[in-house]
Amino acid sequence: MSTSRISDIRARQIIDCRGWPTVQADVWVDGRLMGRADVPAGRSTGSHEAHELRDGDEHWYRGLGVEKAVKNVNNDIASALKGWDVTDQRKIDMAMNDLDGTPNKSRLGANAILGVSLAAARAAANVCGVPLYRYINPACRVIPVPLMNCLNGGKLTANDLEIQEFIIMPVGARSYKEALHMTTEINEVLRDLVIEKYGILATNTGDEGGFATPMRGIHEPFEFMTRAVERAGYIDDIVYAMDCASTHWYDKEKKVYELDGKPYDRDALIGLYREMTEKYPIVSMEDPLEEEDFEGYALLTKELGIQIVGDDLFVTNVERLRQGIQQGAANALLFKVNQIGTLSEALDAAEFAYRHNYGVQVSERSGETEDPLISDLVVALNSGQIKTGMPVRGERTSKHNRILQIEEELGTAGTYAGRNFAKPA
Ligand code: 2PG
Ligand code: MG
Repeated sequence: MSTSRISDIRARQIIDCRGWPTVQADVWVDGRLMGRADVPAGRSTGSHEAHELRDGDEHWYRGLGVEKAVKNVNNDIASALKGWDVTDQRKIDMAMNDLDGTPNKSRLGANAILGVSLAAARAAANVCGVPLYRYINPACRVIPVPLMNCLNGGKLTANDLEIQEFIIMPVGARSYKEALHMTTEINEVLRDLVIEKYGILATNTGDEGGFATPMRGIHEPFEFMTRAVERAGYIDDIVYAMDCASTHWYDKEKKVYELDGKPYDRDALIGLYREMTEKYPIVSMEDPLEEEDFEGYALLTKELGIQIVGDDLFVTNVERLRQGIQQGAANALLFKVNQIGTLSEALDAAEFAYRHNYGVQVSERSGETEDPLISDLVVALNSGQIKTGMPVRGERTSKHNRILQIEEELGTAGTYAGRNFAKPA
């Protein structure tokens, strides 16, 4: 007779898209069904994220190895969870947290814990004989709008752009299939424009597949994107977004933002953003201010009247989000499972956001593998929006291709979020 008891848990060190080690975990049920998941990793990380355990041995992947985290899965976590019901996700996640015993998962490693948490969810979906998105939420029906960061800067490149991601959003498409076609065409035109001005070398890409050009400041990327969108014939279908990742170009000592060689205090920066939203159809801004400035976020959210997404600000953490909601800081949560380290806690953060009328944007990390797990999550959450990079590298195409499959599986039961991306449900 088949059961849903965990019979074994195994992890190994694998490689992500940067060539950095990460954890892959397998959760076995009944010795025959298995769920497997890979753990993503950030480069422009928030300082309040859960702890990613790295070996620190400079002779093994320059200190970035994850053999300790792998050992923690194979020993501590595996012995604690064998025999447990795999469908009891929350119990499993909380047991791992208890076993870890630290507030930020620094003993076992958030990468160890998350690998098992996600693999358990996949195993449970397999036990139930349904796809992961449906296992998490049988009432899922929203196909997300992709946020395509076609020009990369910040920590994702070696160029001079402070702002990390300049993004096009195909809200006028009628399906994900059409959205992907539109953005791919625009990207081809953008490539031509970049070559015309900067030569072929400028079409090298950053960590998330967007061009890493020698552009500067904040205006030039928007000028290029607008020309590309116009020339491709989609001006009525595209709106823009940014991930400013501003914590990473904020000078804490001087208390100024350094953008294109000029210092901006908070008010001046908000003024610049306002000018940009008046000039371009920008509908969403992530991390426009540094990660501790809740008060500034509240001012800016009121002032701009568009979607303001907290990434480094909230780190998918209910407590940080609670503070934001109390102060009116931002109005959407960036959802990254590895920032908090278990599926249950990440889903709690999304739930908490929804309950307080905040949106949820599901996001990749800049370090990904070919595992498309977030594509199932974005549909399960009915979130309406996913940021997962340009479809020009395997670790990004896997996510887009998975959403195409899900769109086909849902058929007429699914709806592309389109212009309702911020509050589709
Ligand atoms: C971000 C991301 C993903 P990283 O800042 O939103 O786009 O980058 O994973 O390096 O934090
Ligand atoms: Mg970000």
